Amino acid sequence: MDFDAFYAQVEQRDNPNYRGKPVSVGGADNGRGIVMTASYEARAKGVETGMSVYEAKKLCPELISVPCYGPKYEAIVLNLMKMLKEHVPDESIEQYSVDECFADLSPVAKDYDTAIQVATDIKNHIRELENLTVSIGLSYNKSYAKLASKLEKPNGFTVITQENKEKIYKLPVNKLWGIGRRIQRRMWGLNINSIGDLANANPGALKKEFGINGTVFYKMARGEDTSEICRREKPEKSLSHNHTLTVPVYKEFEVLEEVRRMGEYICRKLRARQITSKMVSLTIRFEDLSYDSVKGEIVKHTNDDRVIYNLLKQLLTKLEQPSVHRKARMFGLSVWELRPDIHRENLSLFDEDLKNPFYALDKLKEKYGDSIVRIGVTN
Ligand code: DCP
Ligand code: MG
Ligand code: MG
Repeated sequence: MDFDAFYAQVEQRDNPNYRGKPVSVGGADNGRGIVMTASYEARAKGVETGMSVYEAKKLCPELISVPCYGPKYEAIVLNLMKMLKEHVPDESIEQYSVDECFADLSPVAKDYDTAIQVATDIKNHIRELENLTVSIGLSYNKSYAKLASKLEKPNGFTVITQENKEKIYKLPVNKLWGIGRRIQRRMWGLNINSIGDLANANPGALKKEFGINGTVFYKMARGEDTSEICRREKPEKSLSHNHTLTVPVYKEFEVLEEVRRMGEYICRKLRARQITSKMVSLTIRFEDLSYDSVKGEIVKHTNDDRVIYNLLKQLLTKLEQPSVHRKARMFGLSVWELRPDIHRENLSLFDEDLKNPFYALDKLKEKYGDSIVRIGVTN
């Protein structure tokens, strides 16, 4: 499963003026920066990931270029992963990239009809929950499923069974997972153009040309990929989050705002895992790529936005300060010494701390977006 034009789709969802229009995410509207992704309307005009916004605007003058805000997209994926667990067991889910995941449906579906129903439910659920579209590829092995997810984008749903795999066979060989430009060229040398050519090639010749990978490519092409869902084995020892700014900052209030946002985001990540942390490190990277880093200890384990923000404010004063000549380009935040959040549910009667209902607030954010509610702080 893969989101369609992920960042761009989110921005179109959140700003009705962008809907149905060519939108790109990444860089600023002044033409600087790189297109990280583009809406399908912009793609129709030739705008592609990786080109400069300047180049993109030449192809499509009416392009709306919006900056990227990572935490927003990450929060959506976090929600999605949680929601998926309502449909498939936890251990059957693999997040593969920012906007892609695999789910092994075999524990909940014994035949294609049931699998199609489950996948359709998931697709509809994402629509209800986030008002976003994904494209789904459903198949009997991972590499075919991944490929299938791209075939009918956007809002696609493609099923590849043992019976209709000629849909896959007619695709160019570089569509296969792990086959890039260079390998594709060497495949051409062997007269292999399509995935079908590869599936019907001589396995000995492939092994001679590519070594053990030759056998892997051959099996993948034939739908004989037997790899399973990869699970994160160990519980995490730390969590971190970096944010690179489209527009570097140096004014104190801007820096505080950025740091506060990062703190809120990491706290939300902690709460999503129902854990707390005791150690924090803050990194600042400047426009000249130099950086400075500082760590600090929290009095007691927490995932409270305000406690982390207060510590971050102190830590900031220990760092090299940005200035108009040397602006801050990126902030990084890590937390470690993690442990379960035992006080999550029971608000102790004799606890002196004021407890904010963070878990309830997170639910609001999940439903209405990050900016629906924020805890007030004094700077
Ligand atoms: N991304 C990025 N830099 C890249 C490629 C992608 O920052 N070089 C980001 C922006 C994308 C997101 O990752 O929105 C997901 O990447 P995809 O390759 O899945 O592309 P999209 O979801 O944008 O489009 P598609 O509909 O083709 O999946
Ligand atoms: Mg995508
Ligand atoms: Mg993707």
